[in-house]
Amino acid sequence: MAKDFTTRPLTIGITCYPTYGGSGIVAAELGKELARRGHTVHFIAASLPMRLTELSDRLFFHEVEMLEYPLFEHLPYDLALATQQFRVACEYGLDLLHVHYAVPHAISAYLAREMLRSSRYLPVITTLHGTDITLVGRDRSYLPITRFGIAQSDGVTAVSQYLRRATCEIFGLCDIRVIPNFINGEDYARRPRPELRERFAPAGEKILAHISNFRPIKRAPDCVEIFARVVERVPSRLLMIGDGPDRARVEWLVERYGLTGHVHCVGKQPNIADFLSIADLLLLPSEMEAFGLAALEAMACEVPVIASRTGGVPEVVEDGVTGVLLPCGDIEAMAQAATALLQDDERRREMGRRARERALAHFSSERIIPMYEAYYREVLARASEGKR
Ligand code: GMT
Repeated sequence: MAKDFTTRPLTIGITCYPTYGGSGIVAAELGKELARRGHTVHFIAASLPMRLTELSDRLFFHEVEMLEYPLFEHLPYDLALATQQFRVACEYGLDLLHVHYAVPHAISAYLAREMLRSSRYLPVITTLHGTDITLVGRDRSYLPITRFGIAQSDGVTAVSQYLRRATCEIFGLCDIRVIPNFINGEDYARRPRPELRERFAPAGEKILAHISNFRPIKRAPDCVEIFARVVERVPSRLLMIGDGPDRARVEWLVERYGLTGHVHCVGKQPNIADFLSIADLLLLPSEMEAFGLAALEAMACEVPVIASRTGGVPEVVEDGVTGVLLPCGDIEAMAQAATALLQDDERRREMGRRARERALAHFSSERIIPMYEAYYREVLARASEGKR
């Protein structure tokens, strides 16, 4: 490894889950931002990450190919990934591997590093996103291997102070750099498209939005419960953006409450900013959020957030200033807060303005990406001195 890594552009391998999920979105956006800043990024993943719409001479994608064989009841993704990480590192001279979501990515990266070790040392950085620690990682069957993967990483980052504390408590591993999630203020800005608004809501009606992967932890059905109370007092519509296991329950509740036509389940959408730009409020009633990327995206588009006071959400949404935080599951209180905000245009718009201000001041890509660059160079310097 050349030692001029303190200033020269880096060649970085990024691994993430490519599917609909916060960690894959953050990884893809990070790769794009790094490429814009002159680094070369090689994505190594099972398929093209959802937000990685364009590749370039600084942005590459390498698919993890898995051999199907009757003996393999479950395809060994982690081993195929380690092999591909090793191959890409050799062929393209990666300076480091940055993996998102500890399980099993940190373990695969560890294997790739060990496979390469006889020729050179390839530092591994793991970014913790949330359920890799709070759900998957703390499960007894995964705890020892998750702990091992994190401990073996040359650098570890977490997306919030909350997640750093949780990792420290659960795993006893506390040497973790907090680098919050970020937003590109150009891509995420309020640019309302009247024709899109008209598709979902008649003139004069308000729009509430929810974005998630509809996993039980997101409590998407709570949004319908909340909306059923709001719509009694405020003419409005609910946009449910995303897809996942709880979608059927959401649709069943919509029917049960007689809200068909008032609630639109629009599925996965590539242009989230378009939908946020026509929304008046975002509902995020999750049981747990290590960060709450959807809240940040909404804030950047001047949409106040009504969310559960959980995990890292209070680090993103300032209660009473950029949104309202309430106990998880308190549907009545969330409905009341939403109704009050929808009935007070001036207060809601002011909250929206403050939300964008906060998103840009604390979480803009201009502020956060240099933190990753500095951390990469710090880890590379440590590794070159033989200190892990
Ligand atoms: O739960 C999800 O939506 C997916 C999950 C992931 O890792 O793919 O999201 C986690 O990472 C996001 C990006 O850092 C955070 O914004 C989410 O808060 C976090 N989800 C949870 O902690 C439940």
